[in-house]
Amino acid sequence: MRLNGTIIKGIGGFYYVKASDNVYECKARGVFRKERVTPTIGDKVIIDVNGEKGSITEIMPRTSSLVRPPVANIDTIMIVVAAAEPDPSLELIDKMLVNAEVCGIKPAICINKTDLKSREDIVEIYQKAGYEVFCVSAEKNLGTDKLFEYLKGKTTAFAGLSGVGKSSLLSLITDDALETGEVSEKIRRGRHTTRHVELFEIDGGFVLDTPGFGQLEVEGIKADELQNYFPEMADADGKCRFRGCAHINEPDCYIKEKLENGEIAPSRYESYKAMYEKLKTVKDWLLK
Ligand SMILES: Nc1nc2c(ncn2[C@@H]2O[C@H](COP(=O)(O)OP(=O)(O)O)[C@@H](O)[C@H]2O)c(=O)[nH]1
Ligand SMILES: [Mg+2]
Ligand SMILES: [Zn+2]
Repeated sequence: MRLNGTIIKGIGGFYYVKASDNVYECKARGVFRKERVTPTIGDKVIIDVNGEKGSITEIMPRTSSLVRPPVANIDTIMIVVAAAEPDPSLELIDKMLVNAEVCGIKPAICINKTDLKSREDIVEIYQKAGYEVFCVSAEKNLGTDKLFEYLKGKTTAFAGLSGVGKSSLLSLITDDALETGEVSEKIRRGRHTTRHVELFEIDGGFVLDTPGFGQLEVEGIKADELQNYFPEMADADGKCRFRGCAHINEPDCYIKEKLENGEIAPSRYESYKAMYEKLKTVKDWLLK
């Protein structure tokens, strides 16, 4: 029997493929090695099924590929921060946003622990930049309806510093999706603490924990390309006096005007400048 499915985890040479209402333990046919495609978590595949076991016969083209960790077809990277404990760093949020944009995956922001503190300041900065922002409390189960609604039908990776509440949120989200109770309490409690990457099914989509994603320095792009990854700078084309304006020291700069009018948040602009300078240094060093 042939089925369409999604690879949700891989352990010891086996791929676990969710198809219709079952999970099948699958092997991959040797052909993928020849074609230099490795089945990856998140891959949409066709499997040949025999009882509970199967083999992967085809891998569908990927819409996105994350490298660290390797996961295919992620639609959204949900950048999770805490309203407090730990205090959020705008610089880190901006770095993670750019890293997601560079991967070609749409980012969104989730501010957790809003029971401790309201963060309208952060909401304003990022909504103005064009991002979706969710304010929730995993502990008090506040604001989660809107978040759950957004996750429907998508594959969403939850990223962010340790302690911000990713595991708490994922437990809430997946327990909610599994209300029918086919999974025992014991399994449930353990499953968001494991170290391997695994997709968890929710309403028509999947969620996963990618704790370390996006926290490293932005790399692999030229300094002059950086502005393409700041949505609020996307409309600058042809509006500055100089072609190829970096929006830093040039006169008659449209982005500087937006900054002065309050259309771009100062913290966003500062992050842009800091990343730009860093990217410039890397390039100079490589050229020597
Ligand atoms: N006050 C408050 N604490 C929370 C909330 N969500 C999680 N925590 C606590 O924050 C700590 C870290 O949570 P955890 O889910 O393990 O974070 P992770 O490291 O990002 O996976 C735990 O002690 C949680 O109980 C919340 O909404 N409000
Ligand atoms: Mg965790
Ligand atoms: Zn400019």
